[in-house]
Amino acid sequence: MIESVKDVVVRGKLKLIQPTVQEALDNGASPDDILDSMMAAMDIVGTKFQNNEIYVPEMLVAAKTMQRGVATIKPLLAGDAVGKYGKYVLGTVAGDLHDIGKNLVGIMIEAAGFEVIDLGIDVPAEKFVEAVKANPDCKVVGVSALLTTTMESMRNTVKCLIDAGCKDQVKIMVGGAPITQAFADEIGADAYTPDAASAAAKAKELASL
Ligand code: B1M
Repeated sequence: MIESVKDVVVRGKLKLIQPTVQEALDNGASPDDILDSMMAAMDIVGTKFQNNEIYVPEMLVAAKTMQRGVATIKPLLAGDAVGKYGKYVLGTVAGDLHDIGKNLVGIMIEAAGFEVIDLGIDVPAEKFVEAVKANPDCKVVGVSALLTTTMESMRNTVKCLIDAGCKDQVKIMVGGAPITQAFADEIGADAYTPDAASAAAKAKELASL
């Protein structure tokens, strides 16, 4: 069943993903198992793209398929303490259109008890600053980047937040496939986490400081 979920995402079979996820759930698969299989599918898609076996349109339809799959399991991942830790401003940096990982971070952060303000993709640094300042009860801001080329955009975003004095109010978390702890330290972020689950745990820790 889990293999079918993976296969449907790799092949970008948008119409099949909802019934396939439901079937997997009915057969006892956990939402976490399903999420893992969809993430593994995206790795396969990425490798196929790198090897010129597929192109951007196929990558896009696989992404849409995963997003619909995530929407199917989202109610099962959601927690019940929304807003307990205040607000969490989240976005993908300017120049970067990848949002599946960012959205997963948002789901986990919300389930952990934050009210998430999702600024979306391709977000200019100034918009992060505006959102933080407009929400005094925001204690943590999350910045995502998926491309090596947009790591510089992340550097600029963190710099703008620091220069605007936002560090007096919020802690800055960064993440995304090309990001490392060393890079996070170099650009002055407060925390780096490799995945959505650890992002949620870290956000709670930072909001409680
Ligand atoms: Co693009 N893409 N893409 N892409 N894409 C990658 C990232 C790539 C690795 C593929 C490859 O070549 N193997 C490659 C980047 C290479 C590099 O920079 N080194 C790449 C490229 C090159 C490109 C384009 C340049 C292609 C082109 O046009 N020629 C282009 C760039 C567009 C742009 O952004 N300006 C492009 C476009 C696209 C699509 C739009 C078609 C589509 C995105 C659609 C969408 O997101 N709505 C897409 C996709 C789907 C991918 C792959 C296949 C899958 C990404 C994904 O969703 N993964 C990807 C290959 C891969 O990842 N293996 C690839 C699943 C997701 C759950 O994982 O996003 O890593 P991820 O999130 C993780 C962690 O990173 C972490 O938690 C998440 C899960 O737990 N995380 C955080 C993420 N943000 C975090 C924030 C945190 C903490 C953790 O704290 C705040």
